[in-house]
Amino acid sequence: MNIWFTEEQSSSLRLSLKIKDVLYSVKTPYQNLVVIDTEQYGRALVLDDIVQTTEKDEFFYHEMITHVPMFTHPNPQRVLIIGGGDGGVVREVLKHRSVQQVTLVDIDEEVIKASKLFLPTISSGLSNPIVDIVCTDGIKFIKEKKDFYDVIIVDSTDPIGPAVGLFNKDFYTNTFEALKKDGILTVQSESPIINKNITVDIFKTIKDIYPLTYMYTGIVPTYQGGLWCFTLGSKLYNPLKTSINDFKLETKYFNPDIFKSCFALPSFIKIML
Ligand code: AG3
Repeated sequence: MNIWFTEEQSSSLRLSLKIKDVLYSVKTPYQNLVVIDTEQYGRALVLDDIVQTTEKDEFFYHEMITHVPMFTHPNPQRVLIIGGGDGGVVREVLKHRSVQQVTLVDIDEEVIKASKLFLPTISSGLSNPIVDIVCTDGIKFIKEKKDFYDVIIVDSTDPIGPAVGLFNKDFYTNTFEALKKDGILTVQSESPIINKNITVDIFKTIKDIYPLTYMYTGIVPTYQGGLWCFTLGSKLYNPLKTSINDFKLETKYFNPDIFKSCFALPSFIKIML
């Protein structure tokens, strides 16, 4: 069989994955959802023709978006995840023993259902009793919350379709208000190579609201350009002054050295900020 899935990463860049099987396909009220099995990266969750995560490279992204804010906060107990219906961030958050309550807010319950059925290694945390799953629009959900969370992680799709409102000043201001006085926000911030305007806009918008704002990078092989940005906005704790002692988590990418080095930005990113 020689069948390929191709994602158009930009008008002049494509990612092609050789397919073993198409496991599931559904049109949800929000997007087209497909789960494919690929030779290179195992099963992949594809939303509106864009690869969101794959079994074999999900750990790069999920570990980086989660453990950087979770280790910057000295005692994260209440965590809110917006997006992330596949459960990868939930699984990583649950590795932290301080955590008492995790709320996952994803607009599309079909993502949660499909991930539970077809991506068990990613979605394993979704059935943990301390995880509360709310299928609603994160933009509305966040408006109701004040002074409540220690860490908020925004694991969104690209800023098109239902996710557009997760990238603007009002939304980031609402996250600020939903966090406790020492809370931390982290958001996925796209490719600094293919979508540099978006990456820079996210950083600058968050910097206008949060007293301490840092960009950091990680590698995600299936995302455009490979190098991926994350923005961390903090009310009090400075990640550059935080060191991890006695690291015991089981991880495949993140470790105390990566925690220190991920904030060191390549020059082409530094000059854009
Ligand atoms: N969220 C970020 C996906 C961005 C991918 N963009 C792209 N491939 N064009 C991923 C959700 C994983 N939990």
